[in-house]
Amino acid sequence: MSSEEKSKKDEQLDQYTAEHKDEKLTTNQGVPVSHTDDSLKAGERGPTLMEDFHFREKMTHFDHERIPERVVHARGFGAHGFFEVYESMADYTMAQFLQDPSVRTPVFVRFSTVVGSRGSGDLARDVRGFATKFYTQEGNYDLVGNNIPIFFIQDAIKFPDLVHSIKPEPHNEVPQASAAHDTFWDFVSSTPETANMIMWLLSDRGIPRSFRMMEGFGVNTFRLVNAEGKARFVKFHWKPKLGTHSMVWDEAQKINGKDPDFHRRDLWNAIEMGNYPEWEFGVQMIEEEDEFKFDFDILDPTKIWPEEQVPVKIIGRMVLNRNTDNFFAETEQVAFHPGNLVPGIDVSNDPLLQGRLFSYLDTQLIRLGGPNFHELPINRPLAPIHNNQRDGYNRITIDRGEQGSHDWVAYSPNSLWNNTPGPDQERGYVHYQEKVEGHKIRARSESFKDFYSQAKLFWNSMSKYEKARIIAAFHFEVGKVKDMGVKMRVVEVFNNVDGELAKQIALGVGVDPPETPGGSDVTATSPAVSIETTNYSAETRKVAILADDGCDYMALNKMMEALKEAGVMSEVVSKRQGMLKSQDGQEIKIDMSYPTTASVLYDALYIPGGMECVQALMKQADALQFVKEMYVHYKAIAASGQGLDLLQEADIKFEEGTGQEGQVSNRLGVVTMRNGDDMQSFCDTFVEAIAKHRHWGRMDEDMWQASERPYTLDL
Ligand code: HDE
Repeated sequence: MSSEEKSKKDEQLDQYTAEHKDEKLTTNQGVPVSHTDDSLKAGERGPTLMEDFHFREKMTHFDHERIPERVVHARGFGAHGFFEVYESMADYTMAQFLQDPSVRTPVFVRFSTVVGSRGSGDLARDVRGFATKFYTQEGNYDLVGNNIPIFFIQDAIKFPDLVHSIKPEPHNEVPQASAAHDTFWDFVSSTPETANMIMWLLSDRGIPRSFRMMEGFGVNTFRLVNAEGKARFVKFHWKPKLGTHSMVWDEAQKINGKDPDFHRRDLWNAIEMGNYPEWEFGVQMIEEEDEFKFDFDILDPTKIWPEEQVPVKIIGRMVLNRNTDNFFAETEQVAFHPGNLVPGIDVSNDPLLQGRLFSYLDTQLIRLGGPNFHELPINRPLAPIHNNQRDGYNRITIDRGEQGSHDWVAYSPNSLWNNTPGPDQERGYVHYQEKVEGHKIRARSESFKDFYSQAKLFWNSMSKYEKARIIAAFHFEVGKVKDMGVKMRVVEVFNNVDGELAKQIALGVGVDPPETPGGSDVTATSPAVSIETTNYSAETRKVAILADDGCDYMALNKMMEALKEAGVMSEVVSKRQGMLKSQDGQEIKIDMSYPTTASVLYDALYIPGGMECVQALMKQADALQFVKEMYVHYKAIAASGQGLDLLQEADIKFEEGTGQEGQVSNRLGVVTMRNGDDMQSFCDTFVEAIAKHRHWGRMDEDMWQASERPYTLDL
């Protein structure tokens, strides 16, 4: 990025960056160091001396190199970018950064998993955090959201219980980054308000293809307030330009071994290559007078506002265009807080949000060592800070008064500085003056007590393939539970959602199906909750090209060019690293070898022809596994010429010559061309197949031995 493109925030961060290359070593006091390979000793074989200040400083710093990881959302990955609004939102909010389409507000986004520790794998089945810090001209605004629009519980006071149940079990700290154990399902089956969230979590949304292909949601209900003081309830949405896409579970588990940094690497590489990820920002708004017009409570965080009832108004976009310089300084030290609000955005009485408003500031005090974490470069607002807060652990600012005078004040009111810094009557934040009355009471509103209708709405909105994958996810998660009582209670809870769903869960986890099939009587659907209704594009996808010596250079080259043109990346994969020789003697660079990669790290596969090449591949167990896995993970596969023989060897079904002008065919995403020479339409058909993301129709196939499958597609 050129220096002109650098935003003000970036410039501010630059002031704190240090470059050590070509410099001489010093201590943290700036004292030059003459020798750092031996400690100061009383004689060459003698004891180390206390007075070795260099040794002690170096070791002390190392001893404290780690700060406590976040109690939840410990594993995360961040990037910088900008936000811009499409048109002024002045009718709805006075927030300055939502007024002027020509203003680009710098942002820092941190994506995360919730349960695992910092070193856990990226592909855990989990909720993903999607936290955005907007460095607005009126101070920092944080939208601390998730990739699922609702939450497990209704009141923040249950959060420690939820998290204790989902974290590894206390006696042996097993399992890591997984909900598939007794304590979590014990909590779920004893807390039926979790039912709706469990449906979402066990759907494809729990295992995203990429951070770039996730929706984001503010989850809680907030308020937008305009300059006249009129307020509306609001929910926030991020919609990814590339669509919402997911992995399948078998693939996710394998990726966690093959490349546990898969999501990090994906985001980092996309930004480095200039494929800047982009989301549109949307709001759902409800007028105050319509607060009680819905068959759910709009303050209940376990409920969506169905988009079909309350449309999402798209109001802006966010682009992430710069990777961090230092993971620790930025991604690890960034501190989000849902209470970081700017004028024009306010909270609601959503009891989950109310508790969050306490927790985030509190947690940073211990995690970041005291009350001055707002001074860390990544947390500093662009707007100036003026107040009477002073000192404390890790204070960076040197507060001072007029040079040489004694009028240094840190209190208000004061006369020495004319009562400054003083309140800003014009631009200062004023909390929305909602009328509140009632008894002091520890209770839950009756309007929060329908736990099953929306879980059924979600279930109704899934395609038969999505439903099958949800059941399979239950079989994994609940199948890992040992306590029969817990398993039975899970089935009972979901029998309140849908009788057939409960029966199917029961069949896979070794408990009896409910005697009386139950279920909510909701028949409505909300198409927007199915990710099958998302955007589809081949752009930025990654294709593996399996090849060996003797491959068809022309075909391979043409395919690589066509993919590049369509914005698709490709890598040549072979049994070893180095160069390949094509059948005509051209050299081809191998990007990855079997030991360094795996089919699960790609979106699609191409097998070019070439007799010698394909015959070699047919003898390689790794090549055959590559092809088979691509198929059972529903990914697009293309083969040309003798490449089709490898499909045959791997038992992949395909058709020959039924497509465009009898040359190209596409059977459930298996694109083939045996004898033809119409490479262009062959490549185009493949790109279309890649854009479809997955070819779920394969789930209907005989090779799945439908009668043997522990779940049904007839729901
Ligand atoms: Fe959080 N959450 N949370 N959470 N949350 C934290 O704050 C908490 C909830 C979310 O990348 C913690 O700095 C409570 C919902 C994200 O740094 C902590 C409750 C949503 C992140 C905390 C919730 C979130 C956090 C831990 C129940 C979606 C990571 C470390 C009322 C809207 C931010 C930290 C980052 C992090 C508390 C529920 C999103 C302990 C008490 C709902 C994305 O303060």
